[in-house]
Amino acid sequence: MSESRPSFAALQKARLYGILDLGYVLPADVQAMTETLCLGGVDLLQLRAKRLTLQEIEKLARLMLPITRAHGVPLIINDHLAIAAEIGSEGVHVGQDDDAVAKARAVVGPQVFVGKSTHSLAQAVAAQAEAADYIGFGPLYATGTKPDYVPIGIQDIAQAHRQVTLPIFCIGGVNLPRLPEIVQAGARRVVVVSALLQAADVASYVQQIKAKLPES
Ligand code: TZP
Ligand code: MG
Repeated sequence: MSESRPSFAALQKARLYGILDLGYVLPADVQAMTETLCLGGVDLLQLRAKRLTLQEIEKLARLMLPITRAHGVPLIINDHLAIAAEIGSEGVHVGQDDDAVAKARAVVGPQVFVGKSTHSLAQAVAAQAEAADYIGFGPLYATGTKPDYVPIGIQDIAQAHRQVTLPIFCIGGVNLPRLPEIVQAGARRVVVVSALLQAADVASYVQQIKAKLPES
């Protein structure tokens, strides 16, 4: 059923998930960065803003949405179900300490996909049982974007793909030099944050990552 909805179909095909994290991008640069990431070819884009007010986040999300829509890129709101529902984003993302998937779905409705962060094989399996639409799996490596989390390494990626049929986006310290070993470990899809946002040429970095990921 879900595959008949355009944004769910885009999720199934997605290989590179970008996060526009306001820890790396000034609010004034959000539109330009959204355009650049989309032109480069991200398949999904999340808005993540840990230190902004709800009003500021909603304002930025509303600025991003016409750009992502013009490129056919689903926009995912991190943490804030009410903002996702209010602006009509294609997706929402919750962490282990956020609202449950069922609560998220109840707020955003059946047209919106719900992703969940997982930090172990057990959490990945549990997220599938909880009926998430996709999972993030990591952090694979230590990362300044999520400094309090212990990296889980790459050794469980293959097993996660055997046990979980949902789209699995490997996350945390993913960058171009590490991509071969991450793909070799079984990853098919990745999330990249700081390496993308801090690249000298963001669009080119997007293209280079996509070129190194397996075809969907
Ligand atoms: N969840 C697990 S690791 C992470 C999140 C949001 C941050 C990934 O950022 P980066 O900069 O690509 O390591
Ligand atoms: Mg969260």
